[in-house]
Amino acid sequence: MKAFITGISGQDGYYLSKFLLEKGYEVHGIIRRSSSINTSRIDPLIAEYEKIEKLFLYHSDLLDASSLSSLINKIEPDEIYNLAAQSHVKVSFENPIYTTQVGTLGSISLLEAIRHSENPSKFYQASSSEMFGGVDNKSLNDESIFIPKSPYAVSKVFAHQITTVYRESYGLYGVNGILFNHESPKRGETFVTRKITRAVGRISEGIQEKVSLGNIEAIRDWGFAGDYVEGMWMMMQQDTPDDWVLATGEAHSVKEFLEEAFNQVNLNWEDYVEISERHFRPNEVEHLLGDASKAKKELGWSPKTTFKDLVKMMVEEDLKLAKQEKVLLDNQLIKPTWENSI
Ligand code: NAP
Ligand code: G4F
Repeated sequence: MKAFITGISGQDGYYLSKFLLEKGYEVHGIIRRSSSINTSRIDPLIAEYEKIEKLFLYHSDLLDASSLSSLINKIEPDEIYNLAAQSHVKVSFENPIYTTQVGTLGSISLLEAIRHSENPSKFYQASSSEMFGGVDNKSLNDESIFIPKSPYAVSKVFAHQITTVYRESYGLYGVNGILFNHESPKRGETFVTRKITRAVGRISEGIQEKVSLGNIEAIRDWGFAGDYVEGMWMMMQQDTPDDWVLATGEAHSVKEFLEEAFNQVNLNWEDYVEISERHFRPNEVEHLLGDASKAKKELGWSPKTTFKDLVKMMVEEDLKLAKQEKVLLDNQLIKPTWENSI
């Protein structure tokens, strides 16, 4: 089996490619050309699988439809996972046009390439719980209405709907995985959970004093990314394509995440957190809680990692990183740039 993954260098790209490679898939992924190397998450996979011709990387971009189409024609993948996005909600208010271009053109370019191909690949679209807008504390499923509250969420609604339109109009195998927040030690460091666990590690090592946050009353349904990529794959193995929600069904506030993370190192979060206006968004998604009962019933998927285990896993990894950073700092090999983290 051959898979083609956009966003392979991101958090989910790492876990999904690892999962598929371990299943024996040949994995093809696109990375963006960058002035500095941007494959740090997947470097261990590159080391293990590139030389045995199981993992193949190409320079491309979701905005380059021609490059995507020629890669798909050349590779003829069985499954395409569209994970790439400008995925930071607050940044989408700062770069709304770029976020929209990537979110919308990427999905339709891939769908068009599939539609014109002689052997149409199955298509997975990374849809998001952000599309729901989180206006009340109801549990959300694939029939809940979308009330997007950011340029990011609007672009995700487009990609979601166009996948449905291609499925219904052309009979393509296109699925939307509506995933609630999922985190890991590979999570980008500007998302709130990782920002907190990175800070916990550094504060515990005495190399950071405070962490600056925004709306800590916000509530999310946080799961582990490693569990969620298995659900993505399961969606692609069904007889009939559809949309499924992946979530834990448990909601926690950012405050609760702080409490759990600082408890791991026996510190009181209130001594280390400062609230800054610059981390608030022009429009906030206050409450997200997912109902994954359809995925449980039809895919046999359920999350394996609890909230407590997720926080523990992330703090443990970030304690190790902070210890390494302390050695580098003590030897004046790096400077502490993290206090100004966005
Ligand atoms: P992530 O860590 O931010 O990774 C995003 C990936 O997209 C990176 O590989 C990035 O490349 C790539 N990318 C960005 N712009 C691109 C472009 N123009 N062309 C090609 N590649 C581009 O995100 P994630 O957490 O893994 O999430 C994966 C997908 O699921 C995203 O679409 C996200 O919106 C969606 N999603 C995530 C969650 C969540 O909680 N994690 C929940 C629901 C939906 P660089 O490494 O070069 O930046
Ligand atoms: O960690 P966040 O930035 O994630 P957010 O906005 O929920 O988006 C993530 O999950 C979505 C799924 O629902 C994905 F589609 C999306 O790609 C991304 O992966 O923020 C979580 C909450 C927000 O309410 C935010 O306002 O934490 C609040 N928050 C408080 N202080 C902060 C901060 N968020 C960030 N990033 N940084 C802060 O300092």
